[in-house]
Amino acid sequence: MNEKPISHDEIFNQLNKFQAMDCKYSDGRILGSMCTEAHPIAKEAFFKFIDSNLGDPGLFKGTKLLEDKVLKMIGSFLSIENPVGHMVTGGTEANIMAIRSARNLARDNKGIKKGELIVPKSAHFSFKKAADMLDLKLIRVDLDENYRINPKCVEENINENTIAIVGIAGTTELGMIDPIEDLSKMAIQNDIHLHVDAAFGGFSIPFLKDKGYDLPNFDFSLEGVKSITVDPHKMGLSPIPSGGILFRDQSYLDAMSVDSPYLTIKNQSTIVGTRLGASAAATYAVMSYLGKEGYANNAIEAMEKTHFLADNLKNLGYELIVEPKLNIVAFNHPYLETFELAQLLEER
Ligand code: EBR
Repeated sequence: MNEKPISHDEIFNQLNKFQAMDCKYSDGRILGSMCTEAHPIAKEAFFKFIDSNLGDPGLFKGTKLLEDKVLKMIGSFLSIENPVGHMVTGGTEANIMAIRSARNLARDNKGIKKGELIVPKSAHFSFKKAADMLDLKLIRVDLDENYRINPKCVEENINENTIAIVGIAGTTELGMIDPIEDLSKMAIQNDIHLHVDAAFGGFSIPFLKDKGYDLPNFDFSLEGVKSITVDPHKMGLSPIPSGGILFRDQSYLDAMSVDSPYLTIKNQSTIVGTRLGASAAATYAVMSYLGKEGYANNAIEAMEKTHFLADNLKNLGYELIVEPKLNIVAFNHPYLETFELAQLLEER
């Protein structure tokens, strides 16, 4: 590190050079990202709340109210009036929190010592991290011909150590939506936590459904669903890091809360301690600004572009892996290996 201070201008000269090495969402060269450039109003609100710490919400009461409001707003399109949860860093942390809560409840209520977690083979790798951190056996079950979890395989794998089942609403690679309704029935029958990872789909499926798209139900209207991951920093147009974890009621947070003696609150259930308040402010700003109508328009526009891309790829002789359900297109090149194609695209 430099001994003597460096001037503001010099520092920003340096920063500009580093930033010039980055890809920009606006340059059209980022092909496989679920994140986007944040909405201008979200950036403005983010910067305004940059010093706010939700890890000590008694000091930042207004920001805490914003977090609560964001959760309630998200709940309003996930069929729950009073969700309980937090804004977190993203889908990974949200998924880990959901599984931690399920593991603790299974341990406390059923005496399960070495729990098992059932996920589809299409699940995001954050569940591998969750299983590792929480000392769970990860059971990855097969998919059906449409790359959705096969409920039969879930049923076969449920046993007395199962602490949770995970269904995905918008898989990372293909944007598929698992049959959450079937999983919900199974979860109720077997008294097992059902977590839905809608990190990607959470900000589009509900709006597309409202506009008449034929998509399956995946939210809290299904009794078995106990928690949902939904990321404002994916389809929500909020800056990174903006994730969301919603639970059906307070008991799921209580199951993982620890005493927090030096804070203005008595206990804390998040994994992270000191945490950004800016994400809550930014998400509140962009959600209010766009409203449901704005998100619906964005989701529809994304689907129109998806179909445009998919149709033209087909016309050029590419083979789609699956007909897109959400705004993800996956395809095989007529003769190049996928790896080779990826490399050529990267070079371009
Ligand atoms: C990230 C996809 C992605 C790819 C994003 C490239 C940015 C890129 N997906 O530049 C699901 C269904 C996901 C997911 C991430 C996570 C983790 C959870 N569930 O912790 O915010 O597709 O990264 O979310 P994270």
